[in-house]
Amino acid sequence: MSVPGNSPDNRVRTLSDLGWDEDLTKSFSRYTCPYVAGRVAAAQRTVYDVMLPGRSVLVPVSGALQKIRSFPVVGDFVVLLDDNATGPDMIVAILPRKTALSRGGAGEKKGEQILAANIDYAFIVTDCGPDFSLARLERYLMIVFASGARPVIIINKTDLSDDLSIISEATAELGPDIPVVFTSAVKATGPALLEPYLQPGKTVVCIGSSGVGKSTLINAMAGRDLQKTSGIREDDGKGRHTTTVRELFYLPSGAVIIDTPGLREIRIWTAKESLPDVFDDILKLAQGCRFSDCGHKTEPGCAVLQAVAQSELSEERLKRYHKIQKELAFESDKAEIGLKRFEKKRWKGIAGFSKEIQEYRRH
Ligand SMILES: Nc1nc2c(ncn2[C@@H]2O[C@H](COP(=O)(O)OP(=O)(O)O)[C@@H](O)[C@H]2O)c(=O)[nH]1
Ligand SMILES: [Mg+2]
Ligand SMILES: [Zn+2]
Repeated sequence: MSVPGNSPDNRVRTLSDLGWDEDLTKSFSRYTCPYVAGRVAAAQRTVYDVMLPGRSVLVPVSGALQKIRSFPVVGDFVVLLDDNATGPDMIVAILPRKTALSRGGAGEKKGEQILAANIDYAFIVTDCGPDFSLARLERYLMIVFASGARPVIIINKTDLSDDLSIISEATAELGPDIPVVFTSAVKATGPALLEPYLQPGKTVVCIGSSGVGKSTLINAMAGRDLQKTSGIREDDGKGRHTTTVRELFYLPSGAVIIDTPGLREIRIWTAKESLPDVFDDILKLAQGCRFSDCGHKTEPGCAVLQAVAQSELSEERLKRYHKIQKELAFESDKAEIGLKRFEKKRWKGIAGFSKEIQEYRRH
């Protein structure tokens, strides 16, 4: 039996309002009645809050999807079986994702953890105080570029700072192609600057540390307290308690916005292909190095080190690049050969080393 989800948003009249496009129409064309499509507004353990034109339902995934461990995430467009009078009662398929924002999974257990799907823009939110860190921004940029979405950096809480020039100078290091917007969610000066990204049919995800003002910004963009108005269902009709806090909202501008809780750790190991996007300056300089496999550490004829010596590139940025590269090399090594074999290799390394020592002693 079907259970109503969070209170429906009456302004959502068509699937296009939710960001539906022609590719999705094509993918969905093989499903006919009794199937309908909707968008996942919140995902929680076993139930999903799915928005459909004019309504909202709280439903599980089908047994078949559970069996293959295929679970939707917020932002997914899904196919629902709707063959009874009470409304759709389960998700039977996830339609192909246009983009997927993910971070490397925890250890060897999972390949990756998808945070949100079908995103056009990712607002990477930070503040101009204690949260501000170029290293953190670069890590977020790594996962955003890998997702296929376009990043926008938002420096919030500008009302708390007297001098933003230091922050402006620092963000310039990230390159000319990444938009940086300064906002104050409480003064309503900033949200207007975000309008270019809030076009009808576009989906935006807000990511960043907890407490930087993501939810406050979303409320400002919506012109009302969305988090409060999102109802919480206490009962799923089977006597069990389920609470699903909506994360996906339809904005008055016609855009869809997704809120996320703060990430404690940004694991980047599935984002290797983002290096040229995030460290374009260093990789361009590297083309001038004498050795094509230059590590930019001590090599003679290194154009990157030369740029640092001439203060064209900051030493700190090069250090952060080395750190990310090291992490990527280590993680892909682990991913490629599998953790077990990796451990073995390490042991063999140690065994080989002690053999060497024995031989050395013998001489
Ligand atoms: N001074 C100031 N406070 C803000 C601003 N934006 C958010 N806050 C406050 O920062 C705290 C955390 O905001 P919240 O939106 O919950 O952060 P989230 O965890 O990123 O969603 C709240 O107390 C907000 O009122 C801002 O632009 N200026
Ligand atoms: Mg929040
Ligand atoms: Zn070099």
